[in-house]
Amino acid sequence: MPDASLRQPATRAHPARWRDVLYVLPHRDGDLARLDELAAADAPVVTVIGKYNHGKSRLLNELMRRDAFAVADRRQTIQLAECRHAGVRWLDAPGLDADVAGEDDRHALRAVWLSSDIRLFVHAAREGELDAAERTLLEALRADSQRTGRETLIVVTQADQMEGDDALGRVVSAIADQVPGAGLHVVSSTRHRRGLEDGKTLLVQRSGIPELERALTDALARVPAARAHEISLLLGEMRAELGSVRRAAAETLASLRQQQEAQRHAFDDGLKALLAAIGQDMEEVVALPGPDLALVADTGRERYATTAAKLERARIQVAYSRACIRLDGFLAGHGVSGLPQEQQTAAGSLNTVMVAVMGVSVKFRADLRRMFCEAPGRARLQAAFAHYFELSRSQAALRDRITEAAAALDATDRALAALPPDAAP
Ligand SMILES: Nc1nc2c(ncn2[C@@H]2O[C@H](COP(=O)(O)OP(=O)(O)O)[C@@H](O)[C@H]2O)c(=O)[nH]1
Ligand SMILES: [Mg+2]
Repeated sequence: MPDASLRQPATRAHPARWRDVLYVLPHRDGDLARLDELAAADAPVVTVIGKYNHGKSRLLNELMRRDAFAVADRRQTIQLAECRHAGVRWLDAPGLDADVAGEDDRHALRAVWLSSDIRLFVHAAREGELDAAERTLLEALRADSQRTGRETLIVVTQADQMEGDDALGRVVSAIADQVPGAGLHVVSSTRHRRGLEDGKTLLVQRSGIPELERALTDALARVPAARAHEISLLLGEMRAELGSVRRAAAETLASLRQQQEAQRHAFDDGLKALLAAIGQDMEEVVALPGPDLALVADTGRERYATTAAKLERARIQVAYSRACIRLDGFLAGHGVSGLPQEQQTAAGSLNTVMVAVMGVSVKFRADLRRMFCEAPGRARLQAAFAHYFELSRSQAALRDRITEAAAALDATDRALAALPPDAAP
């Protein structure tokens, strides 16, 4: 048996019914498929599992008292075969072997994991101890039994093939040591058949089949309770899982929204403070009495001379540049740099938020006063920069994450609504 075959097979849950649940919990596909089985199941399902040629098909035939399943020395059972008898659905699964392609194994495991209420794990006495693959499979079955309440009976078959009771006893106790705590059923299908055909009650008794049948009857009586347990277990597990997924999604969404609000506040408050500071500094620059000397044009004679007008233009320019540098630094610190794509022009150097908001014209004293020292001017700058803050790549990315988180939360709510109430799968 290849290790991969021990995993739960790729069973398909009913896609329409479970779409919303599968979207959030894709790994629960097998559990949802099992719920579909439980919803549709009527008679209890007994299946055999074990390696090829260990006597699985023949054992089922003895239990059903009819030769429903093909018995052969070669690999006979290719697909899952089914037979209804005595109010039970009996499933004959292909043998599990490492040297055969995986398709049969998948059928076998599908039967075991998905359809069966009771598993008969079959191992032929002549093979001696369980091999590693069988032990791994039994371990998985035992874990599943503890979780879902589905039982596995371990059946050592072909007891008649052992030379004497001593040899059989040694093999059985060796196997018992390998699976401590599990009861073993030692049977011989050929003895059972011969005993029935010849009317030899003792032989029938010694075949071990009647004892196995008693254990099976007891296990069958526990199936309704086990099914009810399994349904509420699966639904409960998924509801709990969806609950924690939902909590995580809600937390993520809340924290992203908080982040968004905090960033917008930090931007608004920081910009307001910065504009106020720039405005205060600018008061001194623009507060000179008299006309704006910068507006006085230089005469031809003054081209190379230092004039009052030139000095004033330089002073205004330095103050304006300093204000721009402070603003640009602030914007960069809040992730506002380039213009949004649709607003960009071919002139790369003009594609900045600073140019878009402040313009490219030369500024004079009256411009600086209007822009920085008066409330409407500052409010215009505040609003214009806030506009580009919202358009910035980092804010857009944050909005995308919020949209995603909200969608994840919605999906979880839909999944929770799609899970039936506890009792009905
Ligand atoms: N001697 C003996 N042979 C058995 C017994 N059970 C099955 N066989 C034989 O073992 C071979 C494989 O049996 P089968 O039920 O087809 O094995 P499967 O591949 O596990 O389904 C067949 O030749 C059976 O007749 C048994 O209890 N005693
Ligand atoms: Mg078979």
